[in-house]
This record gives sequence, C-alpha cells and structure tokens, in this order.
Amino acid sequence: MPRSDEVTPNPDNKTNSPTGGRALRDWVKQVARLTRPDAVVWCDGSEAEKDRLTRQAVAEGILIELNQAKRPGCYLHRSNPNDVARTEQLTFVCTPNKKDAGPTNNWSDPAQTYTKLRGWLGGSMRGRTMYVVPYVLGPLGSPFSKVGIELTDSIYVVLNMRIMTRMGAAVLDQLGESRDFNRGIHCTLDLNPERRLICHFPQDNTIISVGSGYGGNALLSKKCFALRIASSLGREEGWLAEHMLILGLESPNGETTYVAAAFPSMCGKTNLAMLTPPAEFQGWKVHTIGDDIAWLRVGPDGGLWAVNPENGYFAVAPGNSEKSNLNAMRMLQHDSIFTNVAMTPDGDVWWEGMDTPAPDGLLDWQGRPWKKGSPDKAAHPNSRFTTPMRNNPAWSPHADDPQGVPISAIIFGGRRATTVPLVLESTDWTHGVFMGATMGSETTAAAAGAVGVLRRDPMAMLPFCGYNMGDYFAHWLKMGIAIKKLPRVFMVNWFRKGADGDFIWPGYGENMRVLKWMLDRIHGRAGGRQTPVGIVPNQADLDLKGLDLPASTARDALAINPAEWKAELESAGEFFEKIGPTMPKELKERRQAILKSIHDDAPVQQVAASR
Ligand code: GTP
Ligand code: SPV
Ligand code: MN
Repeated sequence: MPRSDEVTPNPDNKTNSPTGGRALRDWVKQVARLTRPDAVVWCDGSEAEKDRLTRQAVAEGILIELNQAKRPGCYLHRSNPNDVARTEQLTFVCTPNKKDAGPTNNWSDPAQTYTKLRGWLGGSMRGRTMYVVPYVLGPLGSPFSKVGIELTDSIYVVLNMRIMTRMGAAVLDQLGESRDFNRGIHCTLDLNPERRLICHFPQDNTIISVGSGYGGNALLSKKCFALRIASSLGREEGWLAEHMLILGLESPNGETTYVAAAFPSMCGKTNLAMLTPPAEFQGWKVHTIGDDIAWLRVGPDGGLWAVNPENGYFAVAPGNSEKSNLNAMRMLQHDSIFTNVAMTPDGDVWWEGMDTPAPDGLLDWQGRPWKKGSPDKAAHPNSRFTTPMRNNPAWSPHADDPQGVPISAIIFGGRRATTVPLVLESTDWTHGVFMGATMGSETTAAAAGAVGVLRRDPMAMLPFCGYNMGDYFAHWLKMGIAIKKLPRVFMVNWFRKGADGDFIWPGYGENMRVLKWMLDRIHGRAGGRQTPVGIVPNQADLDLKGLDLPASTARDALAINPAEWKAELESAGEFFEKIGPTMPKELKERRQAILKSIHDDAPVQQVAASR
C-alpha cells in the first residue's frame, strides 16, 4: 500500500475554491489523492448550501421530506438497520503506548492502524463527493474554542454537522495559517460492520472513522473530538472535557446558579437541561447552556467555568412528550432532522412515549407498515433528532459567552434500579471525585449491545475518555487543587425501582425539587443527614409540596441500605483493581474508609444548613 501522498492525483478532481491555510489545503489534497472523490466541496455554512444539499439528499433518498405545513424544515433519515448506535467494540484509541489508552479502551498500534485504514480508504470515495466541513467547538473567539475539519462523503453528516457545530467559512478565517486543527476523516464505505472502525490518534489530533454513518460514530465533532481527543488535550493543558449538560437555574429573586451534570448515554441529560419546573415552583426558570458535552476550565476568579462546545442537540426521541419534555417538543417543530423515528401517514413523526397514540397507517423506523400492539417498537429505541440549540425555548444566550458560565455544582448520576438514593452530597472534592469514579449505570440502546446490564461508567465517560482512566481520575484530583472556588459535588438517581418494578420517583420536571435542595445546600439554606456514603436530605429538607408522593415512597427513594452499599463498594473495588497501577491511592483509601464505616446500626447525624 503506497503512502497517501504517493498516490497519483485524480486528474478529473473538481474542487470549489479552497480558502483555508496552506496546512489545511495540503491535508485535504492528500486525503483526496488517497480516497479519489469525483469532487471536493468546501462547505461555507450558508443557507443556500443547506438548501442545495437538502434538495440533493431528498432526491437521493437520504432524507425524506416531512409534512412541511406541520413541521417546516424537518426531514427524516432512515439508517441502515445495522448502523443505529455507537459501536464501542469497534472504537479504538491508538496511542503509541498501549498503557496510555488504559484498560478501559480498545487499543491498536497507530502505525498498523494507519496502514490498515489507508488500505480501506484507497479509492473509497470514487464516484462520490468529499465535503470539507470546517467547524469550531465552543463560541467563536473563546479561549475554550478548538477548530476541527471533518472530511466526509456523507451529505447526512454535513447537514447534521451544520446543526451540531458552528460550521462554515468563518471558521477558516479564525484558523488562518494555523496548523492547529483536529483532522477528521469520515468515509461511509459500504456500511459493512466487518469494515467499520472508529479510530482516534490523540498524538496527531486525528480521527479516522469508516463504515458507519450513525451519530457518535460519524459526527466527528461530538464524541470523537469533543470528548475523546479533547479529554486528552484537557489533560495536557489543564482542563476537563466531560459528558455533561450545563444548565442555569434562576430563582424568583433573579439569582442564577449554574450546574453541570454527567449522566451516561440515554440517562436524562437532555431532559434535565431543559426541564419545566412543576407548577409549585412559580417564578423559577431553567436556562439551557448544553445538553451533552461540557468543556470546563479554571477561570480568572479561581472558579470552574464551563462552555458547551456544541451548537445543537442530537437527542433521544422516545420518551419525549408534552408532559415529560415540553421544551423538546417545541424545539423539534421546525428545522430538525429526525433519524430512525416512525412516520405517520400525513408525513409527521411518532415514537413510543409521545402523548398521542400511534395513528393508523404508521410506518416503523425501517419504513415498514407497523401494526398496533406489535411487540416491535415503531421508533428505534435509539432514534434521535438533531436540532439547533436556539430552537430550544429554554436556550440561554450565555451559551455563546466566550468565557462560559461559572459552575456551582457538579452532578453525577446513573440508571440504577437499586442502591443509589434520589440524591447524595459529597463531603469534599476527593469524595466527589470518588462518587464520579465509582458511578455505575445500566446500559442503554445508545450503544450496540445488551441493554440493562449494570456496568461501571465513571463520570459517564467510560466510552469517551481518550486516555488511561486512572490518569483521568488523577487529573480530576489535580483539578481540585487548581480550582480555588470548588463546586459542590452531588450524585443523583432518577431510576430507582420499587417492589412493583416501577420507577419510584416521578422524574422529569419533578427533578427540579432535587435541584432546589442542591441550590439550598450551596447557599446554606438546607440541611440533611450524614450517612457513610454521603449527605442525604431528610424528607423535610426536600420541597415536595404539591407532589402526590406517599411518605413511605419518599422514604424508599432516599433510603440507604447498608448491605446494598457494601456490595456496591466491593464492585467499585473490583473496578479499581482493573484500572491497575494508575489508579490513584487517595480513591482506593477513600473506598476502604467508607466501606469500614458502613454498619447496620450507624447513628444518624444531622447536618446543618451551612458547612
Ligand atoms: P444521550 O444523548 O444518549 O447522551 O442521552 P441523555 O443523557 O441526554 O438522555 P435523555 O435526556 O435523552 O433521556 C433518555 C431517556 O430517559 C429518554 O427516553 C427520557 O424520556 C428518559 N428520562 C429522562 N429523564 C428521566 C427521568 O427523570 N425519569 C425517567 N423515568 N426517565 C427519564
Ligand atoms: C450518546 O450516546 O451519549 C449520545 C449520542 O449523545 S451519540 O452522538 O451517538 O454518541
Ligand atoms: Mn451523550
């Protein structure tokens, strides 16, 4: 296999006027010489370009036009049925040393992997167009921002990147002659899972993704750059790239407090980020900064500041209704791309969990007639919609602030049928890092594989940390020294189940009640009780006014069961062992100390409102 720059250029190559700097133009040429597209198109991010590509996608059957009277600017895409979720088993971190990828990542040798991928990429775009997609993660001109270029042969990817990122010609102006940009190559190939790989080369700031057209596998700005590569850059540069939503809570007296929350895929980030507070919370407002990814840095005041690197949401469709997430239902009324949802006979969308019953004549996510009562889901469980963040009625203009927003609390949470109470507060930073590092969650349809299996998913970053997980924990501990005004750290669980198998806690908008306790803790207005595993609110500390929740149910939601927690900490210990020599000693010691303090008859200690 010749090196890419030794492949003879395609004489028929058509390209519109490239405007980028020299390093960028050279790299684009080099990839084109290898993949041999019929044309190279530099995307400018304009409306005209969007209209042209949308028309072409409809003509080619990549997009289906939805009912434009009901949903202006909305389209449906149906993926290949073998390509409907991230594929963690085909995702690799290709560092020069295996130990730098760590025991939780798939690793392959960078030189061998480049050679193999070059082989697959050789001539792979013949008969196709290669789009050059320049984008910036983070607000334009922000010290947090990073430029990425994705080369892709998928119009669907281009149209989604246009929503998900700040994309277009302005990015090339910001980049100028700089060589400092993420190099992303995405090639659809024939969607054969045997030739599907998502490979990261942090040392080269490079991503190569082949054989998948789906979400996190193909929109390289998202999990590949903004998390895997960025987490690695963050470690070198002293900041954090996290799988977190960011939201602002404005109290009736106008005080806004910002929090960031890490929940694994499909565990409620989008929903929490734009929640509608219950009727009893008159005058409270929720402002969304981001719903999936946060980049966090120490600000000039010594506090932790966050930006959302993205410009749109690629969010889960099923479960969204006017009742559960009104803002989501509003934002996807226009200018959104739906992927793998069901379609009604009048060209509208439908999914499980919508308030309206399935209409007659529904087509399922594969375009097949769907019969009412069928055990198969009409919408794929990981069906999604892509929406510009400005479509969200709760969107905060501070999402464009170059300096970001100040974070007062970090929240970790997972999908746990047992053990983890509705909310827990850590006692200090190391304990907070411990809570994140020991997080567990049941797997969901966001990734290919079994659903509902409990696994450790530290900081919701198991599939997204671009380096050794033990070094990542150490980096978190180190950040605790760099941050002078530390945020409080909490853990939540909306998914605890009762004996009947149903969720105990009503969730969604009612989660505001839990956020309110956190704010009251932060501002010294609420107490709780100290348990070996953290501070839990007494029932009286939670504002449950107007909620039809029996006292015994609230008690179940907040219960700490010593036997369950002993098992939990044993399981966390096994995970720490798996991490091996990089596992920080502070966290191992903390685990032992907590385990030792768990007794069936541990005395209850009340915690005052202020620390
Ligand atoms: P990713 O985009 O995969 O990172 O997911 P996410 O964390 O943003 O999850 P999202 O908010 O889309 O929620 C995933 C699923 O969980 C949806 O079907 C929601 O309806 C459901 N969900 C969200 N919040 C709650 C809650 O508080 N309680 C319950 N029971 N379900 C919830
Ligand atoms: C997730 O799986 O956490 C997502 C969707 O947010 S994807 O972009 O496919 O990663
Ligand atoms: Mn996510």
